Amino acid sequence: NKLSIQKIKPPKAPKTSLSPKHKYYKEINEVIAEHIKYAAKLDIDNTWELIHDEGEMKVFKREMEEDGMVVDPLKAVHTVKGITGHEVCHYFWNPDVRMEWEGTLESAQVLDWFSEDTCVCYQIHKKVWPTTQREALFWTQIRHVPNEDEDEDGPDYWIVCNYSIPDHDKCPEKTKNIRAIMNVAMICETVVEPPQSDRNITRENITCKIQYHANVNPGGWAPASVLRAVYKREYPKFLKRFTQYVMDQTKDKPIMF
Ligand code: 18C
Repeated sequence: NKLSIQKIKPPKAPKTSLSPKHKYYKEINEVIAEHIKYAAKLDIDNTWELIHDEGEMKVFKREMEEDGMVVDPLKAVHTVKGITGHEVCHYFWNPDVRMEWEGTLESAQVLDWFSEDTCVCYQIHKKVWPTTQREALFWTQIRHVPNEDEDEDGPDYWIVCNYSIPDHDKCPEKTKNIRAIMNVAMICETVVEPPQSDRNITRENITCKIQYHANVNPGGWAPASVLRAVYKREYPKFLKRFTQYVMDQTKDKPIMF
Protein backbone atom coordinates (compact mmCIF):
# COMPACT_ATOMS: atom_id res chain seq x y z
CA ASN A 1 0.00 0.00 0.00
CA LYS A 2 0.89 3.66 -0.24
CA LEU A 3 2.30 3.98 3.29
CA SER A 4 4.72 1.11 3.05
CA ILE A 5 5.90 2.28 -0.36
CA GLN A 6 6.83 5.65 1.14
CA LYS A 7 9.00 3.93 3.72
CA ILE A 8 11.23 2.35 1.10
CA LYS A 9 14.43 4.34 0.93
CA PRO A 10 16.85 4.35 -1.94
CA PRO A 11 19.97 2.24 -1.37
CA LYS A 12 22.88 4.23 -0.02
CA ALA A 13 25.95 4.76 -2.13
CA PRO A 14 28.88 2.59 -1.05
CA LYS A 15 30.96 4.39 1.58
CA THR A 16 34.19 2.84 0.43
CA SER A 17 35.27 1.21 -2.79
CA LEU A 18 37.17 -1.42 -0.75
CA SER A 19 35.77 -4.91 -1.23
CA PRO A 20 34.02 -6.40 1.82
CA LYS A 21 36.14 -9.50 1.14
CA HIS A 22 39.39 -7.62 1.75
CA LYS A 23 41.34 -8.75 4.80
CA TYR A 24 41.45 -5.19 6.20
CA TYR A 25 37.80 -4.35 5.43
CA LYS A 26 36.51 -5.11 8.94
CA GLU A 27 39.38 -3.35 10.73
CA ILE A 28 39.07 -0.25 8.56
CA ASN A 29 35.32 0.02 9.12
CA GLU A 30 35.69 -0.41 12.87
CA VAL A 31 38.51 2.10 13.23
CA ILE A 32 36.67 4.70 11.16
CA ALA A 33 33.38 4.17 13.02
CA GLU A 34 35.18 4.74 16.32
CA HIS A 35 36.69 8.06 15.17
CA ILE A 36 33.31 9.25 13.86
CA LYS A 37 31.66 8.34 17.15
CA TYR A 38 34.17 10.42 19.13
CA ALA A 39 34.06 13.28 16.68
CA ALA A 40 30.26 13.45 16.88
CA LYS A 41 30.43 13.61 20.69
CA LEU A 42 33.21 16.21 20.71
CA ASP A 43 33.71 15.43 24.39
CA ILE A 44 36.48 17.87 25.25
CA ASP A 45 36.00 18.02 29.00
CA ASN A 46 38.47 18.93 31.75
CA THR A 47 40.38 15.64 31.31
CA TRP A 48 41.85 17.25 28.19
CA GLU A 49 44.61 19.78 28.70
CA LEU A 50 44.82 22.68 26.27
CA ILE A 51 48.40 22.90 24.98
CA HIS A 52 47.99 25.37 22.13
CA ASP A 53 45.38 28.05 21.56
CA GLU A 54 45.68 30.21 18.48
CA GLY A 55 42.62 31.85 16.92
CA GLU A 56 40.22 29.10 15.90
CA MET A 57 42.83 26.39 16.45
CA LYS A 58 42.93 24.51 19.74
CA VAL A 59 45.18 21.56 20.52
CA PHE A 60 44.57 19.30 23.53
CA LYS A 61 46.40 16.37 25.07
CA ARG A 62 45.85 13.82 27.77
CA GLU A 63 49.06 12.60 29.44
CA MET A 64 49.29 8.83 29.23
CA GLU A 65 52.01 6.21 29.45
CA GLU A 66 52.07 2.59 28.32
CA ASP A 67 54.97 0.34 29.36
CA GLY A 68 56.93 3.43 30.30
CA MET A 69 56.36 5.08 26.93
CA VAL A 70 54.59 8.37 26.39
CA VAL A 71 51.47 7.73 24.30
CA ASP A 72 49.54 10.96 25.07
CA PRO A 73 46.36 11.05 22.99
CA LEU A 74 46.09 14.30 21.10
CA LYS A 75 43.04 16.05 19.81
CA ALA A 76 42.76 19.29 17.87
CA VAL A 77 39.89 21.39 16.61
CA HIS A 78 40.10 24.09 13.99
CA THR A 79 37.71 26.11 11.86
CA VAL A 80 38.84 27.42 8.51
CA LYS A 81 36.94 29.64 6.10
CA GLY A 82 36.90 29.12 2.34
CA ILE A 83 37.58 25.38 2.10
CA THR A 84 35.43 22.25 2.32
CA GLY A 85 35.86 19.07 4.33
CA HIS A 86 36.22 17.11 1.13
CA GLU A 87 39.11 19.36 0.06
CA VAL A 88 40.87 19.14 3.44
CA CYS A 89 40.57 15.36 3.43
CA HIS A 90 41.58 15.05 -0.20
CA TYR A 91 44.91 16.84 0.37
CA PHE A 92 45.55 15.11 3.71
CA TRP A 93 45.01 11.71 2.13
CA ASN A 94 46.54 12.10 -1.36
CA PRO A 95 49.99 10.48 -1.14
CA ASP A 96 51.17 12.39 -4.24
CA VAL A 97 51.14 15.70 -2.38
CA ARG A 98 52.13 14.62 1.14
CA MET A 99 55.73 15.80 0.85
CA GLU A 100 54.45 19.29 -0.09
CA TRP A 101 52.91 19.94 3.33
CA GLU A 102 54.22 17.32 5.78
CA GLY A 103 57.28 18.85 7.45
CA THR A 104 58.27 15.86 9.59
CA LEU A 105 59.03 13.51 6.69
CA GLU A 106 62.26 12.42 5.14
CA SER A 107 60.55 10.11 2.63
CA ALA A 108 57.17 8.57 1.83
CA GLN A 109 56.24 5.70 -0.43
CA VAL A 110 53.02 3.98 -1.50
CA LEU A 111 53.54 0.21 -1.25
CA ASP A 112 50.11 -1.02 -2.24
CA TRP A 113 46.60 -0.01 -3.29
CA PHE A 114 43.76 -1.88 -1.60
CA SER A 115 41.19 0.12 -3.59
CA GLU A 116 40.78 3.57 -5.14
CA ASP A 117 40.33 5.15 -1.69
CA THR A 118 42.75 3.03 0.36
CA CYS A 119 46.49 2.51 0.12
CA VAL A 120 49.42 1.34 2.21
CA CYS A 121 52.17 3.87 2.94
CA TYR A 122 55.64 3.47 4.30
CA GLN A 123 57.33 6.62 5.50
CA ILE A 124 60.48 7.69 7.27
CA HIS A 125 60.33 10.68 9.58
CA LYS A 126 63.07 13.20 10.27
CA LYS A 127 65.41 12.36 13.11
CA VAL A 128 64.91 14.05 16.45
CA TRP A 129 68.06 14.35 18.49
CA PRO A 130 68.97 12.33 20.61
CA THR A 131 66.60 9.53 19.60
CA THR A 132 66.62 6.91 16.87
CA GLN A 133 64.81 7.86 13.70
CA ARG A 134 61.18 6.72 13.33
CA GLU A 135 59.37 5.05 10.45
CA ALA A 136 55.71 4.13 9.98
CA LEU A 137 53.74 1.58 7.94
CA PHE A 138 50.00 2.17 7.68
CA TRP A 139 46.85 1.99 5.61
CA THR A 140 45.26 5.29 4.77
CA GLN A 141 41.66 5.62 3.64
CA ILE A 142 39.51 8.59 2.62
CA ARG A 143 35.74 8.34 2.79
CA HIS A 144 32.55 10.28 2.86
CA VAL A 145 30.29 9.50 5.81
CA PRO A 146 26.79 10.65 4.94
CA ASN A 147 24.33 11.64 7.63
CA GLU A 148 22.92 8.37 8.96
CA ASP A 149 19.54 9.72 9.87
CA GLU A 150 17.90 10.93 6.70
CA ASP A 151 15.05 12.66 8.51
CA GLU A 152 17.41 14.82 10.54
CA ASP A 153 19.62 17.64 9.44
CA GLY A 154 22.62 15.93 11.03
CA PRO A 155 26.26 16.23 10.08
CA ASP A 156 27.81 14.75 7.03
CA TYR A 157 31.53 14.05 7.40
CA TRP A 158 34.59 13.50 5.32
CA ILE A 159 37.27 11.47 7.07
CA VAL A 160 40.80 10.25 6.49
CA CYS A 161 42.27 7.66 8.77
CA ASN A 162 45.92 6.57 8.95
CA TYR A 163 46.32 3.34 10.90
CA SER A 164 49.44 1.24 11.46
CA ILE A 165 49.73 -2.32 10.22
CA PRO A 166 52.29 -4.85 11.45
CA ASP A 167 53.77 -5.82 8.08
CA HIS A 168 53.54 -5.77 4.32
CA ASP A 169 55.34 -7.85 1.64
CA LYS A 170 56.88 -4.78 0.06
CA CYS A 171 57.97 -3.12 3.29
CA PRO A 172 61.72 -2.91 3.89
CA GLU A 173 62.68 -5.23 6.74
CA LYS A 174 65.24 -4.66 9.46
CA THR A 175 65.89 -0.99 8.94
CA LYS A 176 67.89 1.12 11.39
CA ASN A 177 64.68 2.96 12.36
CA ILE A 178 62.20 2.37 15.14
CA ARG A 179 58.65 1.68 13.97
CA ALA A 180 56.17 4.16 15.46
CA ILE A 181 52.56 3.04 15.74
CA MET A 182 49.74 5.42 14.92
CA ASN A 183 46.02 5.81 14.78
CA VAL A 184 45.35 9.22 13.27
CA ALA A 185 42.18 10.74 11.87
CA MET A 186 41.17 13.97 10.19
CA ILE A 187 37.41 14.48 10.38
CA CYS A 188 35.71 17.39 8.65
CA GLU A 189 32.31 18.94 8.36
CA THR A 190 31.44 21.69 5.86
CA VAL A 191 29.11 24.49 6.88
CA VAL A 192 27.49 26.45 4.04
CA GLU A 193 25.88 29.82 4.74
CA PRO A 194 23.23 30.52 2.18
CA PRO A 195 24.40 33.20 -0.28
CA GLN A 196 22.16 36.17 -1.13
CA SER A 197 19.25 34.82 -3.13
CA ASP A 198 20.48 35.81 -6.57
CA ARG A 199 24.08 34.70 -6.05
CA ASN A 200 25.93 31.38 -6.35
CA ILE A 201 27.76 29.79 -3.44
CA THR A 202 31.34 31.08 -3.33
CA ARG A 203 34.27 30.33 -1.01
CA GLU A 204 33.05 33.27 1.11
CA ASN A 205 30.01 31.19 2.07
CA ILE A 206 31.81 28.04 3.25
CA THR A 207 33.57 27.06 6.44
CA CYS A 208 35.26 23.82 7.38
CA LYS A 209 35.07 22.46 10.91
CA ILE A 210 38.06 20.21 11.47
CA GLN A 211 38.77 17.66 14.17
CA TYR A 212 42.10 15.87 14.26
CA HIS A 213 42.82 12.85 16.47
CA ALA A 214 46.31 11.41 16.94
CA ASN A 215 47.32 8.42 19.00
CA VAL A 216 50.99 7.80 18.42
CA ASN A 217 53.18 5.30 20.21
CA PRO A 218 56.87 6.08 19.64
CA GLY A 219 57.57 2.33 19.58
CA GLY A 220 60.77 2.51 21.57
CA TRP A 221 62.79 4.69 23.88
CA ALA A 222 62.39 8.44 23.64
CA PRO A 223 62.89 10.84 26.53
CA ALA A 224 59.45 12.01 27.71
CA SER A 225 60.42 15.67 27.94
CA VAL A 226 61.85 15.77 24.41
CA LEU A 227 58.88 13.92 23.00
CA ARG A 228 56.30 16.19 24.65
CA ALA A 229 58.24 19.27 23.54
CA VAL A 230 58.39 17.93 19.97
CA TYR A 231 54.70 17.24 19.60
CA LYS A 232 53.67 20.45 21.37
CA ARG A 233 55.56 22.29 18.65
CA GLU A 234 54.87 20.00 15.68
CA TYR A 235 51.09 19.46 15.82
CA PRO A 236 50.15 23.19 15.78
CA LYS A 237 52.79 23.80 13.13
CA PHE A 238 51.31 21.01 11.03
CA LEU A 239 47.71 22.25 11.41
CA LYS A 240 48.67 25.77 10.42
CA ARG A 241 50.88 24.81 7.54
CA PHE A 242 48.55 22.14 6.19
CA THR A 243 45.35 24.25 6.27
CA GLN A 244 47.21 27.13 4.61
CA TYR A 245 48.38 24.66 1.97
CA VAL A 246 44.78 23.60 1.29
CA MET A 247 43.66 27.25 1.04
CA ASP A 248 46.47 28.03 -1.43
CA GLN A 249 45.77 24.94 -3.54
CA THR A 250 42.03 25.51 -3.78
CA LYS A 251 41.60 29.29 -3.98
CA ASP A 252 41.36 29.42 -7.79
CA LYS A 253 39.71 26.03 -8.23
CA PRO A 254 36.00 25.20 -8.33
CA ILE A 255 34.67 24.23 -4.88
CA MET A 256 34.85 20.48 -4.30
CA PHE A 257 31.82 19.66 -2.16
O1 18C B 1 49.02 13.41 10.68
C1 18C B 1 50.04 13.87 10.21
N1 18C B 1 50.70 13.30 9.22
C2 18C B 1 50.30 12.07 8.59
C3 18C B 1 51.04 11.85 7.32
O2 18C B 1 52.41 11.81 7.52
C4 18C B 1 50.47 10.86 9.50
C5 18C B 1 51.61 10.99 10.45
C6 18C B 1 51.54 10.89 11.78
C7 18C B 1 52.68 11.12 12.71
C8 18C B 1 53.32 9.86 13.16
C9 18C B 1 54.51 10.14 14.01
C10 18C B 1 55.61 9.17 13.81
C11 18C B 1 56.88 9.58 14.44
C12 18C B 1 57.30 10.96 14.13
C13 18C B 1 58.66 11.31 14.49
C14 18C B 1 58.78 12.76 14.88
C15 18C B 1 59.24 13.62 13.77
C16 18C B 1 59.35 15.05 14.17
C17 18C B 1 60.28 15.76 13.24
C18 18C B 1 60.43 17.18 13.59
C19 18C B 1 61.18 17.93 12.54
O3 18C B 1 49.26 10.66 10.14
C20 18C B 1 50.64 15.17 10.76
C21 18C B 1 51.50 14.88 11.92
C22 18C B 1 52.27 16.09 12.33
C23 18C B 1 52.88 16.06 13.71
C24 18C B 1 53.83 14.96 13.96
C25 18C B 1 54.49 15.05 15.29
C26 18C B 1 54.66 13.70 15.86
C27 18C B 1 55.27 13.68 17.20
C28 18C B 1 54.95 12.38 17.88
C29 18C B 1 56.15 11.87 18.54
C30 18C B 1 56.22 10.36 18.55
C31 18C B 1 57.49 9.84 17.97
C32 18C B 1 58.69 9.97 18.82
C33 18C B 1 59.93 10.35 18.10
C34 18C B 1 61.00 10.77 19.05
C35 18C B 1 60.87 12.20 19.50
C36 18C B 1 61.63 12.48 20.76
